[in-house]
Amino acid sequence: MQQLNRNTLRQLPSTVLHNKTALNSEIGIVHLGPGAFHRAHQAVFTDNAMEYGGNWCICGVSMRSSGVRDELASQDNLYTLAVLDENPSYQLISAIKQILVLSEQRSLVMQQLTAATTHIISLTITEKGYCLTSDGLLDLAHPDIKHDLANPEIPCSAIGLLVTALAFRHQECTAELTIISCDNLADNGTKLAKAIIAFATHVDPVLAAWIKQTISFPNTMVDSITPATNEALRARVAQAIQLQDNWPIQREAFTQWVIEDNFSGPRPAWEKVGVTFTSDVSAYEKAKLRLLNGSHSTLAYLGLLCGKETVNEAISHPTLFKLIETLLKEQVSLSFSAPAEMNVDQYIDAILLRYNNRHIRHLLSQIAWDGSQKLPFRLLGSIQDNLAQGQPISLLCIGVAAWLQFLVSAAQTNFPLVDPLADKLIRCAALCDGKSKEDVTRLLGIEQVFPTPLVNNTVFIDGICHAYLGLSRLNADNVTETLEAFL
Ligand code: CS2
Repeated sequence: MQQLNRNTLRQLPSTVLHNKTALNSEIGIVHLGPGAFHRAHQAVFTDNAMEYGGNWCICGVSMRSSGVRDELASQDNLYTLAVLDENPSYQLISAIKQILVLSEQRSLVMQQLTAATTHIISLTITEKGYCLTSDGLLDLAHPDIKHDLANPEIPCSAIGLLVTALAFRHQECTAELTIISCDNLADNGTKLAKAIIAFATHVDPVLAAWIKQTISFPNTMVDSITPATNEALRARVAQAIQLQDNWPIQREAFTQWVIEDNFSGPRPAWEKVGVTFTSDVSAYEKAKLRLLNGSHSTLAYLGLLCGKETVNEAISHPTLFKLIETLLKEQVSLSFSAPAEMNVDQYIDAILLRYNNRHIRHLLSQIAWDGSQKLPFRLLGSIQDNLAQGQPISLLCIGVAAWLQFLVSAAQTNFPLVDPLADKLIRCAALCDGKSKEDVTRLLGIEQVFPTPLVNNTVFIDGICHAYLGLSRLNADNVTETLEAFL
């Protein structure tokens, strides 16, 4: 089978959607972290928006790994988006024009970041890429930040890289710039701005003041379930497009992007292709992070303890479904004020239907990655807010306790934990037997994850102990009895 690239494009079957405008447009966006989520989400909105004009092609920058660049090189950075739902559809995306790897192509990366034609820098670097403390501020003790403050000309963190690029733009280039965080952090733009300004203050306070005044960091909410690419997807896409695509991407049909209307300079016509612009994103962000991501993580850790492999398998178990639905409707939804136009019950029902999508295999083990970085935004914030308002937290504690049990089981089985704090977590979990209150005290002592006021709260401690001890018995054969006891 022939390889997908610019020369073979004309052989694409007419059933494959393709906006050709992007093929002849120039780069206007640099994106840090061109992984699956970016390629299924922002790149698709941008590809569609280029129909309305503008040079908004994307230069993707991987911080370390060369996989995406190398796989997409032979296909001119073109790739297929498979939208897998009741009626699957395929779209050829040509918005990505170039992919660079920072560790190998530093000067090219810098050229793109500082080009006068670059008006937007966007990021999907995951929670850990921001190098924040549990208070949401730049962690000056983080090894990458220490490295970058000592070696500003060869930064390895996104924060250090952006400050170096901004220093150059400050001196040389007056073009306006907006920096857009597209990661699942509450107040992602505000946190990014604070981290960058904190770093810049150490380098040059004048630069920090210029950044504060000149650069916009809109908050955003991003949503679309995007499981990792697997061989089944490659085969399916080859059949649909009749060409070989080394790295197609899959996602569900649902896709949402809400951006704070706060830009310095031009942007693509995203509003014409379904992006919502609003003056206040925080209500959307909280609703999504707490309802979707909070229940996703809970389902991931609980599902794995129950011997399930995918989201669809887990949510198909009636007791897991009931627990997640009750968690969302009776506890998470009390923790925040929803956007005025959102009907929370309908939003929850839609999430449960999305989990039920049998056309995608979304591995629970993928969602289980980086728990130490995700839980604070997904579950601990809801717990803190419910505690402050005297609202229930028992089911919220189950997600946290399931993570603790998952860590203990990982330590006992030598399971390779994917988490930036893996060593510390495994060391701590290895001292636990999974059955005692002492475990809870020990695990909640991980101060990078659990804020002090929370671990001093007896309602929280009691809730976690109750859930942790209850879950110690959980296995694939007793899911209903064990979990019914919590309902
Ligand atoms: C998931 C998210 O992997 C995870 O942790 O919870 O990637 C989730 O699928 C997206 O945020 C959905 O928008």
